[in-house]
Amino acid sequence: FRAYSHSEIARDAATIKNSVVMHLTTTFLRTPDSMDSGHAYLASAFSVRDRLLQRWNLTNEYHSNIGAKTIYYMSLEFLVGRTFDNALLALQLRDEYAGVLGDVGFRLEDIIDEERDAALGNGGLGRLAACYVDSMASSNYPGWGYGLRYRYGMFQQQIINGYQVEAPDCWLDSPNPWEFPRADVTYPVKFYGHLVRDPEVSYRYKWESNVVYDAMAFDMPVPGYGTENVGNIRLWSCKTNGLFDLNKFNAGDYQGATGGQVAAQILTDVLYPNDNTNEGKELRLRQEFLFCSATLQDIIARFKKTGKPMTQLPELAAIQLNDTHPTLGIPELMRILIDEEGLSWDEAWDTTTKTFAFTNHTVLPEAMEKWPVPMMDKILPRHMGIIYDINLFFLQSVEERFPKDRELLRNISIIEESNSQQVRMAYLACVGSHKVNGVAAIHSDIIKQTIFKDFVRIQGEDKFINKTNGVSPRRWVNECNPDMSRLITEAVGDRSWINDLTKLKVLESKVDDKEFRQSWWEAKQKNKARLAEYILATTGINVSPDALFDVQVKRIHEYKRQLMNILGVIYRYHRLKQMSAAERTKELHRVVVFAGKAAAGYWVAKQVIKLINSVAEVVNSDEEIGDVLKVVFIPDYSVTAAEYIIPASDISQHISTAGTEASGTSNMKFVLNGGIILGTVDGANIEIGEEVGEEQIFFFGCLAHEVDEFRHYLRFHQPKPDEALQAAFDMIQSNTFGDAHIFQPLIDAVLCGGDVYLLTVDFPSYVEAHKAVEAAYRQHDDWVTKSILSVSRMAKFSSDRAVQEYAEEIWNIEPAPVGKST
Ligand code: 26W
Repeated sequence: FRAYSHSEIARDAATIKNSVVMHLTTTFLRTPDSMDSGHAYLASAFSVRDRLLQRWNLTNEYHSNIGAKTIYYMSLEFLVGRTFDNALLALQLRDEYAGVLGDVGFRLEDIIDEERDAALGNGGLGRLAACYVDSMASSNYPGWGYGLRYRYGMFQQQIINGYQVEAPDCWLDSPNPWEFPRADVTYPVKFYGHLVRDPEVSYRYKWESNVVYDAMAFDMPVPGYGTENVGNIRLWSCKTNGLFDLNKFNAGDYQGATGGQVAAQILTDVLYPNDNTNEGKELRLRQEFLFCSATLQDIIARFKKTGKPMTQLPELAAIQLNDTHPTLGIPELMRILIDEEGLSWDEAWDTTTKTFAFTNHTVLPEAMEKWPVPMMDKILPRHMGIIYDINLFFLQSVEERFPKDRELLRNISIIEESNSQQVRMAYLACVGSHKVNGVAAIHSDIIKQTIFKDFVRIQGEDKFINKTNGVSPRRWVNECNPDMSRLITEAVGDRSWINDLTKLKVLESKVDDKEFRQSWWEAKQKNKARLAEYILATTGINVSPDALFDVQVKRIHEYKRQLMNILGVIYRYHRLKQMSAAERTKELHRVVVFAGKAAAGYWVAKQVIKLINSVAEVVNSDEEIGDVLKVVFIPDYSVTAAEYIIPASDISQHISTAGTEASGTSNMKFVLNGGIILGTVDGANIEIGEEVGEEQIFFFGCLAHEVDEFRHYLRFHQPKPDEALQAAFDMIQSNTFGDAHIFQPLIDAVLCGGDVYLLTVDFPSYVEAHKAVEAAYRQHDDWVTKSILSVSRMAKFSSDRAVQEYAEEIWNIEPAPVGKST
C-alpha cells in the first residue's frame, strides 16, 4: 500500500499524445487521420480520466484504511455541468493538453465545447450540491455525494415563436467518460407488499413483497484542486436486465416480456423539472424511496465492514439531507436497524438522529413536500408504520412537557389532519435530525419564526443554525474567468487563492494601481465580447460589448420577479420613444440579458418568457432605438451557459420579493466575477452587502418584515401602479408587443390578483435604483474601484468556508489529506 504521488502523473507531451492516440484507436476504433473534434474530445477525456483514476482509487483505499468518518451528502439533484476542463485544471494539465491538441490542429476551447452538461438538477439546490462535493474534495474531507442517475436530465429549452418548448435531454446518447458503472454495487429495493409482525418484539416486522427493483451504482469522479483527493458522486440507476420475462417472450407476448423492465426503468428515467413546487406525484415518491433505500443500504454495507456495533454508526457516518427530498432515509435507516439489525427502538432512534442533519432551502408554501398517507401506506407500508411510531413518541414527549395543549400537538404533528391525511416531510426531517439549518442568515431566522417556530420552543434554539451558502472558486472564478484569474494570480503571487479566497484581500492594495485597473477593465470587456459572440450564435442578435450588460439569469418564477424586470425594460423603451433623436444619443447603451427555464407546467412563468421575447423582438428591430437598448433571451440556460454569461455582467439583478429567496447563489458568482448587484434586501444579498460595503451594491424595495402588511393591505385594496408602471401596462395593452390578450393575465395578477409579489410596492424604488446604477456606471473610474473592492471582499462566499462550517458544527469530521500520512 503506497501513495501515487503527484509527480507520478506523466505530464510530458509524448506520453499524453500516446495515451490520447491509444484511446482514439482502441477505445473508439478510429485512426488519427479520421479524428473529428468529437472524437478528439472523447479520446482526450478518457486519457485525462486515466490520470484521475490513480488518485481516485488511492483516495477510496486510503479513507477506508484509516477508518475515516465520511460525510454522505444526499441530494435528488446534482447540477454538475461539464467535467473535462474542471479535471484538466485540477490536475494542472490544461496547458499540456492544449499543446498536444494544438499539434494536431485542434483548439482546446473547441474540444471542451464538445462535452455535454451533466444537468441532473433544476437550479440552486442542485448546483449547491455540486459545489459542496467540489469543496469536500478540494479541502480533503472524506465525502460522497449520493444521487440518482437520470437518463434524461433537465429538459432542453427551445424558444419557438417566443414560447418555451421542452425537448428531452438525452445526455447519455454519446459515451460518458465521467461515469463508472459498478454492476457489483447493486441493491434490491422493495415496494408495496405486506407486513408480518415479529412474534417476540411488537414493533419489529418482516416486510414481504414481490415488487423488487435493483438499483445499480454509477460513480462520477470529483477532482479535488491542489490536492490528491478525488471525491465521488454515486448515482443510482434502476437495473432492468433481470426483469426480462423469457417465458412471456417465448409465448409471443413481447410487450408483456419487457413490461417489468419498463416499470423499473421509469424510476430513474427523468428528473422532475419542478423548482419550488411540490406536485405530489406517486412516481416521484417511488423515485425518492429507491434513492434513499439504495443509499442507506450502501452506507450500512460499508459501515459493517468495520465490524463495529451499529450504534457506532454516527461515529463513522454523517448524512446531510439536501432539503426534504431524501427524508425517507430516516425511516429507512430505522427499518434496517430495527427489522434487520435487531436494535431496540430507542437504540435505533438515537443512532438515526445522531446520523442525520437537514438543510431547508425554501419557505414557499407550495414547495413543501407532503405525501398523502394512503399513497405512502400503499407503496411503503413499513415506513408508514415507522413514521406513525416516530410521531407517536414525539407527540407523547411534547405532551409531557406541555400538557393539554391540543393546538400545539396538532401544529407539530408529522401527520397533518387534513382530508386525506398528509405526511409533512419537513417535520419528519426536523424530528429525525440533530441539526436543522437554513442557507442564509435571514432565511435561517425566518424558518425559526415560521415553519419551525414550535420546534424551536420544544427542541431548543441550538438545534436550529445558519449555514450561509457558498460557491466553488474553482468553477466559478478560475474555470469560467481565465483572464481575471490570471490577474488575481499575479496580484496574490501564486494560485493559492483558488483554495483560499481570503487571499483575495490583496486586491484591495491594487485598487489604485493604474495598470492593474486597466487590465481589470480589459478582462471584463473581453468577457463581454465573448458573451456577445455567444449571444449572436444562440439568438442571432448583435449586441455591442461597449454597452452596460444588465443580466438576470435564474429559474423563471413569480417570486424572482422577471416580470418586474421586463416591465422596467418596457418603461425604459417608452421613455426612449418619447425622446428626440438628439436626446437619445446621450443615453447610456444597455443590453438586458435574460435566461432561465420555467417548469413545464408553470403557465404564468411561461407567459413571462413569451413577454420577454415579444418585447425583445419589437425593441431590437426598432431602428430609432438601435444600440441604445437591446433585449436578449438566451435559450437553454445551463451551467455551461452560466460560465459564459456570469463573467460578462456589469450589473446583475437579484430582485425577489423580500423574504422569498432563501439565499441565491448566482448573486455570489456575479460579484466574484467583478459584477455589481442590483437587488432586494433578501437572501444572501444582505450578507454580500455587509461584506462588500454599501457603496458596492444597489439595494431597493420593501423589507421582509413589511411584506405581510403590504400583502394584507393589497388583498382588500386595489393596487395602485405608479406612473412608470402604468406606462408599461399601457404599452402592453395597446398591442405594442403583439396581441395584448396574451399578456393580460400577467397584468391581472398584479392589478386583480392581490399583487402577491408586490410589484406595485417595489416598482418606484426599482426604477430609482436603475437610475443610480446608470449614474454610477458613467463614473467609469469609480465603477472599476467598486468592482475590484467587491471581489477583494468576497472570501465568505466560497463553498470551502461553508463546507468547513458544516464539518465543524454539524458533521464533526476532519480533513484527511491523501498522501500526507502514508
Ligand atoms: C418538490 C419540488 C421542489 C424541488 C426543488 C421543491 C423545492 C426545491 C428546491 C428546494 C428549490 C431550490 O432550488 N431552492 C434554492 O436553493 C438554493 C440553494 O440553497 C438557494 O440559494 C435558493 O435561494 C433557493 O431558491
